[in-house]
Amino acid sequence: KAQGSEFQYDEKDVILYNLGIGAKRTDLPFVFENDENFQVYPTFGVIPQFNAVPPYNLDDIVPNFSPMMLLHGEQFLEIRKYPIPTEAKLITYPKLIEVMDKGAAGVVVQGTTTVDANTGEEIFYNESTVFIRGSGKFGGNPKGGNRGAATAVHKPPQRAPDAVVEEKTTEEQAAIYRLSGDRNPLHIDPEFSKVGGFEVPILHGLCFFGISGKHVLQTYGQYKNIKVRFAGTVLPGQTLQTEMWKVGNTVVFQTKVKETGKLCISGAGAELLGGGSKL
Ligand code: HDC
Repeated sequence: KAQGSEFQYDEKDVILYNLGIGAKRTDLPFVFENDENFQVYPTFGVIPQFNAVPPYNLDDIVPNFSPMMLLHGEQFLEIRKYPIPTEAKLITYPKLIEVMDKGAAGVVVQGTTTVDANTGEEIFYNESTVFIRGSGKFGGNPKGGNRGAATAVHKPPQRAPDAVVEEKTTEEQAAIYRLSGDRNPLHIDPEFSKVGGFEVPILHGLCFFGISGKHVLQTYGQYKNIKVRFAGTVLPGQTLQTEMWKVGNTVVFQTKVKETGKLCISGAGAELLGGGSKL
């Protein structure tokens, strides 16, 4: 079993994360530690995994590995316990789930379980898929397994969305978001991003995942899990439009970049908590 990595956080980390996914100064429960409803957005559950040290190197798993060619492909997050603490000491255990050979790319899925360091209770479970351009053709299986909600692809209904939330990101969005744990230079260093094929450093997938997840929360309330595919890149400053459909107990959604009309999140879904209560 892989060794666990500690992640300790407090109200300052909570506020920084909330600001990183666009909380406004007027969103007091998200930016003011003395608010009686002080809380962290549930997508914070993806953050502790950044401290985890996987028991493998991507270099050893796919050929021709380059960190500049790595993109976040998909994300599944399950919140195993509500309410999410606003300060805690957690331990995250990483494991390799699967590797796919897409020809032009290698795809690697990592799973992480995050538990409370004191009680051992499970708080978050994540599956993170990375898409590594130029690292395929190693004779691997092109298709992944079926792990239920973690691998589900949600198809939006034909009808117009039941709700749409629009939000402009700021030019500084990635510069702030990175302080929550993902220091990948792709999001801040123009020379690094240029080698990766981008003129301007691109926004973290998990930042626009967080923003879309916030739109789902605002509209339909808390969810027990959320799954997205990163279908296209977002530049800091662009405007996101999250289109949502309520299908049974699931919010099916997709997110578009308004300026280009292209999808940045596709096939996404969030399974609402029983009762679907609003905040
Ligand atoms: O979809 C394209 C794209 O550009 N997506 C956006 C990527 C992005 O912006 N991600 C976020 C920013 S990068 C980031 O945040 C990095 C972060 O700092 C580090 C990661 C942290 C992980 C956390 C760990 C702790 C692209 C380029 C991904 C794919 O487009 P194409 O090359 O055109 O692929 P396509 O021809 O459509 O499909 C080929 C096969 O690949 C599958 N696929 C497509 N998109 C995928 C994907 N698989 C996983 N994730 C995706 N996003 C397709 O299904 C297809 O396979 P098959 O033929 O078997 O169906």
